[in-house]
Amino acid sequence: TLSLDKLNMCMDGKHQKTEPGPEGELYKQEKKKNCFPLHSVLLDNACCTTNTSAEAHEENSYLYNFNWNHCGAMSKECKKHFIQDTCFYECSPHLGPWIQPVDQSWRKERILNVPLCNEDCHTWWEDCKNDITCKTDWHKGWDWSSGINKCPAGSKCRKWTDVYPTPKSMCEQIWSNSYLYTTYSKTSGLCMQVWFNGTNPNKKVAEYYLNNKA
Ligand code: FOL
Repeated sequence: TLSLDKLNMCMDGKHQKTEPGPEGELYKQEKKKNCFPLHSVLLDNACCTTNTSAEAHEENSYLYNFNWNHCGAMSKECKKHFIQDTCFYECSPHLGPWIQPVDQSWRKERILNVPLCNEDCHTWWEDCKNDITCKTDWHKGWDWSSGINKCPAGSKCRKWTDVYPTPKSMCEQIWSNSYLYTTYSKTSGLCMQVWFNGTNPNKKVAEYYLNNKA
């Protein structure tokens, strides 16, 4: 019960709620600011507040003051995956099996090696592969002197495909191994889905990994 319930808990991050719960107000927002579809069970049981859900769609949002456009404007095809990743990271109540303590100023817990469905990783990389970035690990090493992240001195803006030659390299490295690349498809029940319609498919996946822990 409470936070001991690994199937239904929130990480002790920067913005997550203490416990998952309903965010009925999410229903009332304009469609484009919704993190998840109207009938998603996530709205009944989310780790994000309504404000966080809306903020996930903003440029340089107060969540992390993170600037997606650090090497010029990020394409909107690419950006939508980062928005959805933010929604997944902030809102998912079924990340328990992958929550780990971490010694960082801005959060006490992180997710590590969440098995990501193959399609979600591949479409993310495909939609970003013509974009540009200067860093492999987006968690560390930025120049924050202006308040938003800029490319650090000595780094260069390079083609996405030079920084991340493969979908796997991007999905695993961009958030310092939050995700584990898998070859599992969304129908397998063996991987977590960042993109989904209708009922949240991830609870069963979390259940599976909890019961089959190495
Ligand atoms: N999405 C997923 N899937 N996993 C995550 O862990 C995740 N994390 C963020 C957003 N989406 C995520 C948060 N992003 C800094 C940079 C990025 C960030 C949060 C904070 C930051 O302040 N970096 C400093 C180092 C801070 C420190 O480690 O003490 C830097 O040096 O750039």
